[in-house]
Amino acid sequence: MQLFYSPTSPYARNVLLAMDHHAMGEKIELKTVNPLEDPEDLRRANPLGKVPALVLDDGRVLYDSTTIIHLLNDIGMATDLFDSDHLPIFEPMRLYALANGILDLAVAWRLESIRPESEQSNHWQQRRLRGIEEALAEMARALPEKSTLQSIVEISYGVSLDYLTFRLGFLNWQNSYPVLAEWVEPILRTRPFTDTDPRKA
Ligand SMILES: N[C@@H](CCC(=O)N[C@@H](CS)C(=O)NCC(=O)O)C(=O)O
Repeated sequence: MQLFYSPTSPYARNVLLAMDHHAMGEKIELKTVNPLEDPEDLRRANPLGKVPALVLDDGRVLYDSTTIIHLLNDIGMATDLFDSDHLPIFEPMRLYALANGILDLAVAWRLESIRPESEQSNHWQQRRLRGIEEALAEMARALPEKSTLQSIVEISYGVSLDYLTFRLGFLNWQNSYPVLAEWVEPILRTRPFTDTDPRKA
């Protein structure tokens, strides 16, 4: 199998962390692409032109990141990342959607911020930042009990918070939500996180 990915894509990072959980590193070859350069092979694989996209051994392609993580849960040997014995049913999905929703807003903010200033919409940028702030407050209320990589919740919380530090550092979310900062610090020091640090790209 081959994974189209970009080392700075937080969605791809969620997949890399799921691959690590299921020890699938040997079975999936990584193909680095920059989706913003519209590479032909990526567009052929994924009509949306986005990473991550996983090419299966029989040529079929799976996207997006959530679909790929479900496949890894299906074929992997480790625990299903959406299962949780310490959270009620559907709660891991909601919290993953919350963390991924922050990514959607933050990635949209970032892409708009690198457009010519005259083309940027202050209204939409502010709206995105407001959504991020309110979702962070909910994350702080719904904090997983332990700072260990047990499920998709800890993975996606870590990826999203680190993406905010990486690309929207001016938010200084650590000052507004010290409880989140304290919780995520040991997560970001784990090997799967340091191995996939986008700053190394
Ligand atoms: N919902 C998708 C989002 C993927 C996504 O937006 N990837 C970005 C990189 S972070 C991308 O490829 N963008 C290229 C584009 O928007 O043209 C997923 O979960 O995989």
